Amino acid sequence: MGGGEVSEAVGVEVTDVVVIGAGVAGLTVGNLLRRNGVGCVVLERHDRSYVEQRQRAGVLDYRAEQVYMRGGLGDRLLDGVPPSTLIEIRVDGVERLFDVAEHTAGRSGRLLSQQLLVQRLIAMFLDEGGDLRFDAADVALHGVQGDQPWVSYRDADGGTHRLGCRYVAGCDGFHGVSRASMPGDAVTTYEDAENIGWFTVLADSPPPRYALFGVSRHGFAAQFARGRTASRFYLQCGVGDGLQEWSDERVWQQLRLRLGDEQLPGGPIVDKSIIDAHSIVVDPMAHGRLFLAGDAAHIITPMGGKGMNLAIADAGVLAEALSTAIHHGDEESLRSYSAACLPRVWSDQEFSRWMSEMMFHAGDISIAGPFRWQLARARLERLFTSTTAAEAFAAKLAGTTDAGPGA
Ligand code: RFL
Repeated sequence: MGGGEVSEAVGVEVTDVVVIGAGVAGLTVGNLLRRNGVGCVVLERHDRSYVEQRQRAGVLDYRAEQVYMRGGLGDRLLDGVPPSTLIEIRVDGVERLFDVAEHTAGRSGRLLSQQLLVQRLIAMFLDEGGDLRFDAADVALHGVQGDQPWVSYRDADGGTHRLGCRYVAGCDGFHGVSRASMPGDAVTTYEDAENIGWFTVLADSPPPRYALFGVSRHGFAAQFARGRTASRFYLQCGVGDGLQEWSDERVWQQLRLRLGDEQLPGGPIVDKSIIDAHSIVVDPMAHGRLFLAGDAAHIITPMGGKGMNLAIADAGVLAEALSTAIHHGDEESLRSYSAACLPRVWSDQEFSRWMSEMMFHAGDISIAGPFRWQLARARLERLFTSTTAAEAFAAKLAGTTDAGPGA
C-alpha cells in the first residue's frame, strides 16, 4: 500500500508499516516514510500534550541534521534554529572555550530542544495527512516472525483495533513492548553501569551562553539551554541517591560551587530526576519483521548528548530500508539494518564513556583516585593543546565521524 492510506478489510485495517511510539525515532520514521510515499500508522501510548511537553535533549548533531536534510524535512524542522558552535569547559571556575565549528569545518549541529523537535515533527506529520493515534493502550505485536504481522491496541474509548502490516518499526523506548516481544534467545543484551550517580534538574532559569561543563574537585555539573528561558542541569551524585537528598536549596548551592559561579541565577525547578546511568545495547536490532530504533534498542548515558541523535540516525536508516523494501520488494537493506546501525551505536557508547571518565575523573578525586585524576586532567588539557585531539573530540561531538548509512 502507498500514500499512507489505510483500508478496511473485514474489520481489520491494513497499512505498510506500523510504527510504535511517537518519540523522535517514531516520528522521524513516520515522516520519512510519508515523504517516500509509504503507508504507515503511528501508535502512541500517551496523549498529544504529554508527548509535546516532554523536555529532554537539547542539541541536534550534524549527523542527525543531515538525516532531515536528506529526507527533505530540514527546511521546516530546522527553521530559525541556531547553530551550536561553542562549548565551555569550566575547570576549577576558569572558563575554557572549545570551538566545535572551527574543528569540523562548520559542521557543528544545532541548538534544538527535543521538545520543539517533537512538536514540529507531529505538526508536519499531521499537516501532511499522517495517521497518528494517541492514547493507544495495550499495544501488542503479533506474528512478526511470519509474513503477515499485525498489531493490536485499545483506543481511549476502550475500542479494540487490529492493524495488519508488512513491517513493524519498534520506536517505543526501552520500556516499550517492541523489544520485550523479541524472544530472549534471539538477542544479546550488552549492559554496563558507570558506577557514578547522575541527577538532572530542569529549571526556569536563564540558559548559559554556551553548553557548559563544570569540572572541579567539588564534583561534576553541567548546564545546557532548553529554549530561551530554561536550563537543564546535570550533577554528579552518589550512586543510589534519592530525590529526597536533593532539596532545591542544595541543588543551587552545589551548582554555584561546582560551576564556580556564585552569581548563577536560580529559578523555579520544574523537574528533578535521578538518571539510571546504565548503558545498554541490544544486538541484533531486528527480529523477523520487527525493527527497533532509538532507545528501544539502546540506552546511552547523557554525556556527549547522543541519545536523541542516535535515535534519529537509526530512524533515517530504517525509513530508507523500509521504503526500498516496499517500493522495490528488495529487503537487502532491511536484512543489514542492524549491522548498519550497531557500529555507530558502539562508537557513540565509547565516546560517551570516554567523555564521562574525562569529566568525572578530572573533578572529584575520590571517584578514581589521584593517579586517574591526573590522567583525566591531561586528557582534558590535550583538547586545548593538540589539534589532532581537538579534531577527534569535535568530530564525535558533532557526529561527523562514523559516516555509515544515516551518518
Ligand atoms: P522516546 O523519546 O522515549 O519515545 C518513545 C515513545 O514511545 C512511547 N511508548 C509507547 N507507545 C505505544 N505503546 C507502548 N507500549 C509504548 N511504550 C512507550 C512513549 O510514550 C514515547 O512517546 O524514545 P526515542 O524516540 O527512541 O528517543 C530517544 C530519546 O528520547 C532519548 O535517547 C533522549 O531523550 C535521551 N536524553 C538525552 N539525549 C540527548 O541526546 N541529549 C540530552 O541532553 C538528553 N537528555 C535524555 C536527556 C533523556 C532523559 N530521560 C529519559 C531520563 C534527559 C533526560 C531527563
